[in-house]
Amino acid sequence: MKASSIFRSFDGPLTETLLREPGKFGLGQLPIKLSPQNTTSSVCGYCSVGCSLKIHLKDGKAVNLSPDPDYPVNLGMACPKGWDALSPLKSSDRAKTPLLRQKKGGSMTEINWQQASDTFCKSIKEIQSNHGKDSVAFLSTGQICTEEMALLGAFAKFGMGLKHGDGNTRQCMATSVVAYKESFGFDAPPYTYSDFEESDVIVLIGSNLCIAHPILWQRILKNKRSPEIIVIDPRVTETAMQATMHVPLSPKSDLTLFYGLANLLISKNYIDQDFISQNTLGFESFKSFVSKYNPEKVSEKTNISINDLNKLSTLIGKRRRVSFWWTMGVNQGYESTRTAQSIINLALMTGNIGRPGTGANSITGQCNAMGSRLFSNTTSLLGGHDFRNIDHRKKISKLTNVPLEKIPKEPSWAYDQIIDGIESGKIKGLWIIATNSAHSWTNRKRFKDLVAKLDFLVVQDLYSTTDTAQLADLFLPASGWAEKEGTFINSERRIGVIKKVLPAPGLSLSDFSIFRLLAKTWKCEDWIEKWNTPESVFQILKEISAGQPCDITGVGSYKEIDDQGGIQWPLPKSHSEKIENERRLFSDGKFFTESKKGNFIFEKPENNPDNTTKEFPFILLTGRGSSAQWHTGTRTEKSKILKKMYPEKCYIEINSEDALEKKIEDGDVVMITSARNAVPATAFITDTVTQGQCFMPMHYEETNYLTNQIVDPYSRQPNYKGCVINYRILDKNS
Ligand SMILES: Nc1nc2c(c(=O)[nH]1)N[C@H]1C(S)=C(S)[C@@H](COP(=O)(O)OP(=O)(O)OC[C@H]3O[C@@H](n4cnc5c(=O)[nH]c(N)nc54)[C@H](O)[C@@H]3O)O[C@H]1N2
Ligand SMILES: Nc1nc2c(c(=O)[nH]1)N[C@H]1C(S)=C(S)[C@@H](COP(=O)(O)OP(=O)(O)OC[C@H]3O[C@@H](n4cnc5c(=O)[nH]c(N)nc54)[C@H](O)[C@@H]3O)O[C@H]1N2
Ligand code: SF4
Ligand SMILES: [Mo]
Repeated sequence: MKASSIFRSFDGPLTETLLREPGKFGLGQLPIKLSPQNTTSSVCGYCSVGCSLKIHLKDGKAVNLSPDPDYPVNLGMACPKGWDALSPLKSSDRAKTPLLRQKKGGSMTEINWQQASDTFCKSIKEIQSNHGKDSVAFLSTGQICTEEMALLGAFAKFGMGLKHGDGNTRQCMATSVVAYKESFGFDAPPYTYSDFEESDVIVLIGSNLCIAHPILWQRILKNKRSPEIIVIDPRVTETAMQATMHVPLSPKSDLTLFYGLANLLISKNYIDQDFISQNTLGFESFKSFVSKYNPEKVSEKTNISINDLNKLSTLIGKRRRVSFWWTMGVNQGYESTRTAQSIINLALMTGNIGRPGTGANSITGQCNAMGSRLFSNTTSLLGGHDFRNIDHRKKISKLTNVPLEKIPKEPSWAYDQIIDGIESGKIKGLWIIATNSAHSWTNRKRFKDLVAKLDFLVVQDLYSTTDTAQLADLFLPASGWAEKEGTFINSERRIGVIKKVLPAPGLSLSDFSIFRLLAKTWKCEDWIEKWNTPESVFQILKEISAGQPCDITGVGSYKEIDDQGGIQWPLPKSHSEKIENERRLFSDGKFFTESKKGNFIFEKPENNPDNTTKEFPFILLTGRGSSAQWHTGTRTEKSKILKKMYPEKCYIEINSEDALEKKIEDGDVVMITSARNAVPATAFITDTVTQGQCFMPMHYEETNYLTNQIVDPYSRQPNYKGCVINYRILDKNS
C-alpha cells in the first residue's frame, strides 16, 4: 500500500505535510474549518478555569487574541498566560519531526512518520511478547482534548492490550476523585462559578487562587454580598493577603482542624439537622468521633488560637451561604483523601450544598483535568464507569464494538506503582504523552535513573527539549492548543471547544492523528474505524455517558456548545428547552450513592511520614510561584513577556528569624538538602513563610530533586507539600 493512502484515511488535508521528508520543514496545511469572520473563539489551553479567548485571524491564521467578553466563565478577562498563549507555539525549538535514538546513549536522528510508527509498534510488540502485555504502560495528561484522551485510552487498553496507564492528574486531582466517589457516589464537583459571587462566606483551603486561578479571584471580586473570605494556608499567600481572615495552620494539620471545627459546630448547634437526617448517612458515628477534638487539642496541633477556632465556627455556622473550596494544599498530602472528605463533611453537616453560594468544591488544575477524570479510560472505564463491573464492561463493549474480553477487568496501577514497576522490572516500556514527568514527578533523580533502565521510552510533546523528551528512545512531535480541535472540560464541569487556528509546524501532528496513525500501523481491530475525527469520538463519548451522572447525551455538536457559551454536564437527552448557563448539582439533596445520601467519612489523623528531624528540621512547601509560570515551564518560558514577570533562577522563601540564625541574607545562594538530593537556590527572605517552613515554586527544575514519593493510601496522590529539608549558605550575595 502506498504511504499516502494510509495517511489520507486519518488526516485528509494533512497528507502532504505528512509525506514531506524530514528536514524539509514548512508550515502544515491551513486550518480546515475557518470562520468566515475574522475572529473565532477558543477555550484557553492552560488552566482549568476555562476562559474563552477571541482569536483574531488574518488570512485564516491566528495573529492575536483577546479575552471573550460574552463567555460566562471569564466575562472578558484573561490572565497573563492567556493573553500571551500564542507566543510559545512560535518558539524555534518546536519539535518538527519524529526522532529516534538508534542505540542507548547515542544521539537522536530525524525519521519520518512511517518509520516512527513502525518502530513504535515493533518495539512495543517485542517487549510485550518477551515480558507480557502488562510490561508496557503509558502516562498521559489533563492537557490534551477529551477526544484525544479517549482515543488514547481506547487504543492503548483495548487495542494494544495495556493494563497500566495513568495520568498526570494523579499528581493533581486523584484525591478529589476518590473523595467525591466515596462521599457523593461519583466524581462530581457540585458547583458553578457563580457560587463565588453568591456566597456569604468563601473558605479557600490550600488554594492560592490569585496566582493559580486568577480569573476565579476576579469572580470573587464580583460578589456583592460583602463576603467573608477565609484563606486556610500555612503561608501568607497573595490570596491570604487579600482575605478577610487568614488561618496560618501548621502544614498538614488540616484534618485535625476540620474535625475540631465539626465538633465546635455540633456543640454550638450550628448544624442543619433536617438536611443531615434526610440526605446523609453516618452522622451519629461522625459526631461521636469528632467529640474528642476539643479546642485545646486542636489548637495545639494546628497552631490556631482557640479564639480563631471559635471565630471560624461562628462564621461558618451563622452565615447562610458558605462555600468551601480546596486545591493542592489539600490534595497533595499523605492523608489527603480523608482531608478532602473532612471538608465535605462540614458542608454536609451545615446543609451547605445544592444551594447558590454553597458547596464542597474542589477546583481542578489543568485545562482538561476533568475530561481526563471521566473519559481517559485510566482510573475509570470510559465515561466514569468501573472496570470491575461486568455490566459496565458489557455496556462499553456494546456501544463501541470492542470485544468484551479486550476490556480490562481491573483499573490500572497508579503513577507511583508504574514507576515502582520499572524498579521491580515489571515495566519495560513506557509511553509518556503531554506531561514532563522527569521534572514534575517526585524525587527526580530516582525517576531519571529508573527511566534509564527501560527497554523503550516514547515521549510525545510539543518540544523535543523537555527534560523527559531528552530521555526518550523515540520522540513523537505533537501539535498543540490552537493547532487542533476538540473539547476541554473545566472545573465547573463546563465543556468548551478549542479550534484549529494555526498550522502545525513541520511534520508535527495532533495527538489525535498520532494515535490514529499508530493504531493503523498496529493493525488495531475494525472498531477503531469509527473513532476517526474528534467530533465523531465526541459523539461516541456522548452515547457512552448515557445514564451516568455525567450524562451528556443532550449536548449537540461543537457548534452548539460554542453557541451556548460552553455546556456543563450533566445534560441528558430529556433536558428542558432552555439550558441554564450556570448549573449546580444536588439541589434536590440527592447524591449519586445507592442510598442517594451523602456519606460522612472520617479516620484518625496520622503523623507525616516525612517528619522533621535534627538533620532535616524544615518543612518544604512547594507550589505555584506566579501567575506567569506554568508548571515545568516548557511553554511559559518561551514567552518574552511572561519571562519578565518572574525570577529567572530558582529561589527558596526563608523566614527572617531562620535566616538570622543561619546568617543568611537576601540574595545569598544556599544549598538545600533532603534525604534524596542537594540543590542550590537563591535565598528570598520573607515572613510570608513561618519559622521552620520554606517555600519553593515547582516551576524550577531544582524543586523536585528534593521531594519524596510518599502517597496518600486511597488516592495515591503524592505528598508534594510536606517533605523535610535543611539548607546552608553556599555563596554570599556580593
Ligand atoms: N500560574 C499558574 N497557574 C496554575 C498552574 C501553574 O502551574 N501556574 N497550575 C494549575 C494546576 S495543574 C493546579 S493543580 C493548580 C494548583 O493551584 P493551587 O493548589 O492553588 O496552587 P499551589 O501553589 O500548588 O498550592 C496552594 C497552596 O497550598 C498551600 N499548602 C501547602 N501545604 C498546605 C497544607 O498542609 N494545608 C493547607 N491548607 N495548605 C497548604 C501552599 O502554601 C500553597 O499556597 O493551579 C493551576 N493554575
Ligand atoms: N513539587 C511539586 N511538584 C508538582 C506540583 C507541586 O505543587 N509541587 N504539582 C503537580 C501538579 S498539580 C501537576 S498538574 C503536575 C504538572 O506537571 P507536568 O504535566 O509534567 O507539567 P507541564 O509542564 O504542564 O507538562 C506538560 C507537557 O506537555 C506538553 N504539551 C502541551 N500541550 C501539548 C499537547 O497538546 N500535546 C502534547 N503531546 N504535549 C503537549 C508541554 O510541552 C509539556 O512538556 O506537576 C506536579 N508536580
Ligand atoms: S485564568 Fe486560566 S484559563 Fe483563564 S486565561 Fe488564565 S490560564 Fe487561561
Ligand atoms: Mo495540577
